[in-house]
Amino acid sequence: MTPLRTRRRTLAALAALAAVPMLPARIRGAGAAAPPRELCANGTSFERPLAMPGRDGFMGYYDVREGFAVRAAAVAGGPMPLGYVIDEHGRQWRNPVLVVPRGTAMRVTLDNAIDAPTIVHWHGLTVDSRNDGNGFRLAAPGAKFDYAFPVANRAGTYWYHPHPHGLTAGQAHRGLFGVMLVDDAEDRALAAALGTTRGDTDLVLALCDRRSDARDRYAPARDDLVSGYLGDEMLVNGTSRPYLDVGTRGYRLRIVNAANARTFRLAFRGDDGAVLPFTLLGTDGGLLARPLACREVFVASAERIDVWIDFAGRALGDSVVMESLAFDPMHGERHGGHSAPAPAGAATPAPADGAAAMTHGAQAMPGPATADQEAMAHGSHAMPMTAPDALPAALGDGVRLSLLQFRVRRRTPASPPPPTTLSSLPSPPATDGDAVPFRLSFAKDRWRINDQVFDMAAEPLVVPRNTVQTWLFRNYYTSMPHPMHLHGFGFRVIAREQSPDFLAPLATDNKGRLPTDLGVKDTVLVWPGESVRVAIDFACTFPGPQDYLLHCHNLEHEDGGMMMKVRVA
Ligand SMILES: [Cu+2]
Repeated sequence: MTPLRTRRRTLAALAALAAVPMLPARIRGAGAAAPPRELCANGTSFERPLAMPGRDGFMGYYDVREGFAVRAAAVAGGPMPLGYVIDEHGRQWRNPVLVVPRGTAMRVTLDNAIDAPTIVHWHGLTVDSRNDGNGFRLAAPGAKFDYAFPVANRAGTYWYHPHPHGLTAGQAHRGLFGVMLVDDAEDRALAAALGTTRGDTDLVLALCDRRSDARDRYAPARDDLVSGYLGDEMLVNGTSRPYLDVGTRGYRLRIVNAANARTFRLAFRGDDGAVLPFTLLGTDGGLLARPLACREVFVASAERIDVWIDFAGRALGDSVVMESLAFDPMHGERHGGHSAPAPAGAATPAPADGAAAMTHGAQAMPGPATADQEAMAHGSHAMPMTAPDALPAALGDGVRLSLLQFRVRRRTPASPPPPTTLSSLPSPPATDGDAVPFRLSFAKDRWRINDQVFDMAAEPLVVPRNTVQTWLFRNYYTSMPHPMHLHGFGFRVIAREQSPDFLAPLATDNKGRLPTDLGVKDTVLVWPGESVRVAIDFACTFPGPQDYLLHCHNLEHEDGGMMMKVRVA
């Protein structure tokens, strides 16, 4: 039996068991389609005040003005066993929220005080290969690594995390990650218009999950390496089941999915059970041109969203819960039932080696079908919906989750709505030449890009500098969702094709683009069966060839080699 089949059965069995009373309340509440309201909506399940970034301490705001030193180290007394630590003038920050004005010449010394090689990747920033933290250079235990680069990106919610190949997932899971806010004139104008204050009405929310029976350990089983490491305990800013007291005004939330593998379908729900509207202000690489009214957005690993939620009109005592709505995670997806038939001409040409197309009913995907894929495709039809011998340690991807309760506790003056223009975001650039295809597949127990597993010594994909290319990510039907991340370059989503049916109501245009596709992206979720076209401007001012990485940001997939070297030359 392949791991994916095992996973599929486990998830199906978990779903089937969700209403059984003997299950622990937390698992029952989060996993059921219609959970008891007191468990999933309001009331007793939110027990701890949300850890709020402050002047220092855990996730404290650190104003980057000049050089600083950060230590990757074991930390005691924190929510996670590892952290990034800054000690300065008797004050300490752990996993600081770095606040960086655009244009800052950033100088950072990473001090590796953990017992394994590491390096920091500045996720979303446009820097040269040496400063990217891509893992081609590492800091050995006890060693230091010096970075020096200008922060050229537009304002946005970026983040930083380890990138030593093969060790990334474990280090990130044990606590090595932090958020970086780049600031510029447009963003300051928005803050003034919204009347927001950082740390009070402009909040950072970093989401991740942990296993409640092994919070400090990272011990993936074989299944976890295929599906991704999921926890049963959701943390927001390191806090489990958190609440936050708010006033009757609008709040700006910069939400970072720092989970290894979990996708969130984020929404806000009021006491009456209704899903509330909110406004999308920005995505990975900063503000949208215009605010967009939404009711839900998918946020995959490493993606960020910038949202505005208004509690005006709520009565004191009301609460609003930030949730992840239930969704079909499409793990080990086995046929095209979610997807429209492939339109003529939409497919990339099949390989010239005559490999058989993989066929599922009336639909065909190009590329060789492997024994593994065939097993995934057809074997799981027969999986019985029986209970596993023991409860899985993790809650499956796609189960409904309550993440954070906002408690309306004080009456405050109402705040103005977001202005109709947020930023001078240009339209996606026109591209040159044919689309460059990237097939996402599973074979011989490994996730692959264009049938290859990452090899540090392999010839890179070479992109001529200062060209604008279309890249086409094509995910097999027999696959799972992959959040694809490119280092060094923001990109724009041009179109989604053959998307799962459940995305159709969320599309903003006839190109199938979702709300989060309208801004600058560095990570894009590609669902099984789906093709996503993105436009990438490889403008590069750094001298000489620059090596970057394209990879899946499901960290287990990344560590397993779902990664490719890209050389801009
Ligand atoms: Cu993946």
